Amino acid sequence: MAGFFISFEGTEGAGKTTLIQKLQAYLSACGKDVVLTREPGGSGLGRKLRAIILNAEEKISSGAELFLFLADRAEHVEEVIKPALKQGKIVLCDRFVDSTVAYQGYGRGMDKALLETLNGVAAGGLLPDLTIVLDLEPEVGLNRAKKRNAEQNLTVEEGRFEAEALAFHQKIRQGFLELAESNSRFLVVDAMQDADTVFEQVRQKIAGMLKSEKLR
Ligand code: Z5A
Repeated sequence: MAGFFISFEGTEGAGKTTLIQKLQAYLSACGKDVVLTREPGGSGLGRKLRAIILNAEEKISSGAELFLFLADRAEHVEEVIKPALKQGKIVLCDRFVDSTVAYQGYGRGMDKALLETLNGVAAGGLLPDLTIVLDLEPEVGLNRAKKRNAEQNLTVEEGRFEAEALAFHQKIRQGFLELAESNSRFLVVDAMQDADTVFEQVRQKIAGMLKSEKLR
């Protein structure tokens, strides 16, 4: 498949949105056709699912939560990601299959091998060409997200995961680091650094790929 697929992972408030916006500006300035998307909520159906999945008021079992994320992914891949890649675009996706292994596997304790299999079904076998993990102490990220919500007057209607104990978020961080250790498609970046430094490190990686024509 033509195009290039980059996913962004990390614990809450790690700076994914901030980084993705900077990368979009950079890649567009390089003349690339860029698509920004996210999970959950990257498709029409996904936006409805997102409202259900992340609403902390709605009680949902771990099993139901998992299948909602997978349904969101199946639709997102078919409707948005695969068509964009076929057109040769660069897809920047805020969270993808690794979030399922980290949150539902490491966080909720579900079987990781089974999750890999289900991810394969939902994503039709599609994996990112590059996955950036923004790594930081979960407490710092949660505080950043709280500060952002207060500054931008955002009402938190999507608090299912924010409501989890710090220990849960620490398991997620560990999960991403273990996934990254075992697979060369990952780049782990220290997200305690300022946003410009984080961007520059990722930009250099992508610029290298542009040069080597891994990224058309
Ligand atoms: N989930 C799951 O369980 N299973 C799955 O399969 C999938 C997802 C796909 C979706 O959350 C939730 O779904 C997620 C996992 C679960 N839950 N959690 N936690 P989401 O998409 O709504 O939210 P999020 O992914 O956690 O991200 P976020 O809160 O939107 O944060 P962010 O995008 O990573 O960070 P940001 O908005 O760019 O930055 C936060 C603030 O920090 C902001 O004010 C920035 O200006 C500031 N910032 C950014 N970078 C820096 C640096 N470097 N230094 C200082 N300040 C910074």
